[in-house]
Amino acid sequence: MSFETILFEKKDGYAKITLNRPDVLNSFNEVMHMELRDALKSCQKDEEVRAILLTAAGRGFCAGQDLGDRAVTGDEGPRDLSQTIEKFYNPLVRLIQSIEKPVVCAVNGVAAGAGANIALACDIVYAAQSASFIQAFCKIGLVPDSGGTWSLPNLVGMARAKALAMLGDKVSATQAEEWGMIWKCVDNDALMETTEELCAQLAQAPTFGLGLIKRAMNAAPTNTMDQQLDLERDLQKMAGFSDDYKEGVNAFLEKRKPNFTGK
Ligand code: T3D
Repeated sequence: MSFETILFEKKDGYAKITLNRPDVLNSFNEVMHMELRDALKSCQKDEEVRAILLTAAGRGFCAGQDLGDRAVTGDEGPRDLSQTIEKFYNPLVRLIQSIEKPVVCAVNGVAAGAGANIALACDIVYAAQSASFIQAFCKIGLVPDSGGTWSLPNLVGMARAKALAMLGDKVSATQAEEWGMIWKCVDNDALMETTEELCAQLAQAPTFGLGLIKRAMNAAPTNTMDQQLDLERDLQKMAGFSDDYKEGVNAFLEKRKPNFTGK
């Protein structure tokens, strides 16, 4: 697949998607939205892809919406921003959440506005030491989108979520790790190697089971304990019928390394 605004490669059982508009800190224009969506959908369908790595080129991860496309001149009426949310940002976050394969995010630099919340929508988030997260929306009179008002309180608690959203303060990668906003902060030089090794490792894992784990975790914040117990029962039934469960148990009993096929 060849694209104008992203790079896409498949290797060692996973796909790597690199946002590639570094001059504008990889902020989103419509082409990048469409290309990222197409790349993610192809990963969703492709059985050879058992994990996805999302990262970006240059010194930033993503600065959210390309504000160059949002200049408000005297002649034009105000733009209805709900249209781009409905057409691009919401489907993107829903797609990341609905792909039943691990989506790893390697945040290589500043992640601002929708860029921050798209990173937080991924399953396992690593950030380089020099990266940061900024809920930049309030600085231009907007509301956090791309799931930020849902994921932030869930990740860091309401007190921090409200202050971050209303003040737009920069959160360093170290702080993000301490607060549980992300999984790990690593040295800048180690980010790509660490996340690529992780994705190669995930590509050997029981993908079907990992997809069910993702489904259960994503359902948890809006379920009661009772509903979650029922969901776990139903998902365990599905997992128990998988080839990988059979292989996992046999490998354990035979004291050998399992060979998971992802099915
Ligand atoms: O509109 C809708 O459809 C609704 C959806 C909205 C979703 C959103 O994401 S709204 C929030 C939009 N994003 C922002 O408000 C963030 C804007 N950017 C910044 O605040 C800063 O750039 C950063 C804090 C992210 C980084 O600061 P810094 O000092 O490291 O870099 P910089 O110098 O500001 O930016 C470097 C270049 O990238 C610069 O271009 P230049 O001067 O070198 O030619 C800058 O203009 C460009 N850039 C950065 N962010 C954006 C951008 N260009 C267009 N759009 C951007 N969002």
